Amino acid sequence: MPLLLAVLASVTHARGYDATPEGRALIEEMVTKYGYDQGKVETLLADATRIDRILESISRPAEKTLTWHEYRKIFIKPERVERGLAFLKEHDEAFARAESEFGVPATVIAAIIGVETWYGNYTGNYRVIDALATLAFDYPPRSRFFRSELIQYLLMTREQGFDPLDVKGSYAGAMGYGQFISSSYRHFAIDFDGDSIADILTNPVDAIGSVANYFSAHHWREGEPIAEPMDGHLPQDSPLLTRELKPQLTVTDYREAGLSPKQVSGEDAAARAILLQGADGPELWLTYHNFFVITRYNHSHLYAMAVLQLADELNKHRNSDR
Ligand SMILES: [Ca+2]
Repeated sequence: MPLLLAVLASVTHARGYDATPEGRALIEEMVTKYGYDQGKVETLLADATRIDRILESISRPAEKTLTWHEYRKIFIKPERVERGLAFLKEHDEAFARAESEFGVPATVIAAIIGVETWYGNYTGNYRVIDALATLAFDYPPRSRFFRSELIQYLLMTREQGFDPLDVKGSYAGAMGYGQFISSSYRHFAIDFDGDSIADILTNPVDAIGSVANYFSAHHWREGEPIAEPMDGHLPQDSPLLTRELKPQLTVTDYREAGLSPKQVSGEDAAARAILLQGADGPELWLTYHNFFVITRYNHSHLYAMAVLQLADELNKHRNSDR
């Protein structure tokens, strides 16, 4: 072979993740630990492509912290409510079944899918194999996590019979209507329409069941309140404004401080007060166990509040339609 061609061939070869030491180690693990065919994993990793845009997205400095007022404007929009009502109607049977099997309100499930992907309209355009390989092998700060997700992804696609080179998702490898990462997919995605495939990528019925199952597995309590606005006032530095997402205090603690929660009856119910910067100034809310459960989906109280308020809007309009 002429020298130039030989050099080109070796460069091309060296670019595949199948040829890197980290890639070789992963191939070996898939073969010895999970019984994968070596040639098959090699082909997959050879095809996986490093995407520089993904590295830019993940290492971009955290966006400026949004106030509740700014955050709310993004998610609580008439179009998102309207589309959500249509989504609820279209999949009425699946929502009713999810509510009765898992005890999670249809409007909360719909709000999650609405906030995550506009009801399945924007589920991500990166090949998941590219996203996870790029982050596992070329992003040292989180390589352990993404390497593990890459393994979970290969296992998940084998279990569900998906082509690992086909599935698309976010730059961080989140997939489908509810944006599950691979490990969540394996743990919480379910088949909800009876065809034996848990397909939250293209099947809204499976997605609805899977989001409900996720909440149920994270101890959603049926019929309990999520959060309610409070009339009173707490100073910014009040010890009653606890930092952890998980409630550290009880309703009694807040009553003693002069707040009057109406949605809870049990005095020892766990609660956490939060102060939000609303359009018309500070808003004080008392949040409960189920609000914390929503933060298990995305570790942010603004996220949970957006889901709650979108669900409330859906409830309001849904009831007026009936
Ligand atoms: Ca299915």
